[in-house]
Amino acid sequence: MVVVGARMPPPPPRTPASHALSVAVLCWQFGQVVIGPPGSGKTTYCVGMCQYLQALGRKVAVINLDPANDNYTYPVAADIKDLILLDAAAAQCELGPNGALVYCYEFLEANTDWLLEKLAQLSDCYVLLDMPGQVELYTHHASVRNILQTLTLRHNHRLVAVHLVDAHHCADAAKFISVLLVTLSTMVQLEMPQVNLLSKIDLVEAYGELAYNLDFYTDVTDPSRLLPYLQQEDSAFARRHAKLNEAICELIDDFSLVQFGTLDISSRESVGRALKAIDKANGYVGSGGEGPQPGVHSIEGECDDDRVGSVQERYMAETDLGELLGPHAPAARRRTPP
Ligand SMILES: Nc1nc2c(ncn2[C@@H]2O[C@H](COP(=O)(O)OP(=O)(O)OP(=O)(O)O)[C@@H](O)[C@H]2O)c(=O)[nH]1
Ligand SMILES: [Mg+2]
Repeated sequence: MVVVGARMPPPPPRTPASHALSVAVLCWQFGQVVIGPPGSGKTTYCVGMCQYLQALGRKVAVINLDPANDNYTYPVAADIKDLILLDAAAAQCELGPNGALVYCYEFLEANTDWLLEKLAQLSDCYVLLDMPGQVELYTHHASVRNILQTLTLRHNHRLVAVHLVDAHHCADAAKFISVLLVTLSTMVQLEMPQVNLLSKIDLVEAYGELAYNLDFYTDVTDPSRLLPYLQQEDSAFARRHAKLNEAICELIDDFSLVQFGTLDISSRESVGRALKAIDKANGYVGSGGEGPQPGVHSIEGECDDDRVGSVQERYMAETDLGELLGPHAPAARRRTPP
């Protein structure tokens, strides 16, 4: 039997980081990993979501994990640029911007302890991770997945991936099919809870009218209904890839994983709706966090039809909600395939 006595050597002194780490082990740290293609609104989302969470009374910290991010307006709690500089990586390794970013993430993976230490220092905060826009980091390359799995599986971080894609891609059938494929690849590759959001929903019809009602794009029940719109293009490219597009739509349908919420970062109601889905996905709901606060974070009793219908009504030019009422609805449909 080991008796703790005077002859026992004193325990090693605790550094603040290791102390914070042991505190973190006792309780979950919740947060969001904000991913998506370039320009999809990740940094703006971090600013807006940070303000919203603070209004709810949550202590929030935003961590910049995009080495190319120069003009963030949130107070940054930790910055990957303190670990590695994109320009230096590009110059020293003679890499282009994409290669240098991949190198930065391989470097971060090799130094995951740096990130763990920063998170440990913020153990009483809800964290938002502002990520880069290179989609190959989420669809193919292993570093982001390995880093996130270290945080979620080996440490007590309850993270959800928030995947933003520009809503205006809905107006182009080919682009929307590729958005579906990127989203599915990300979900399969990252293997963690993921909430997909059509960002900038206020601009959904800015580049053209949508072929179907909004619920078609959010619920993704039968993407093959987009195929007639591709054939309509009558280009050699569309003809050559007709079978490929058909196969991609079938694949998306078979997995039945991809769905989207909507986001207008300037709308408190829209951010609240997104947060509700995110809180469910990372288990914040039921973890003893704050209860619903009227007017701020309670969009209770709202069914999906109300959710999509009100967004469509607000942001799309004409409103025909016939499709929301089901296939037997008497209302004439404006949006029908060619
Ligand atoms: N209308 C509208 N514009 C938005 C919204 N969210 C972001 N934007 C704009 O979209 C542009 C790109 O936003 P960023 O936040 O820089 O996008 P990002 O994904 O961080 O970009 P990268 O880091 O370069 O990949 C900015 O001009 C934002 O003001 C939104 O909900 N509505
Ligand atoms: Mg950004």
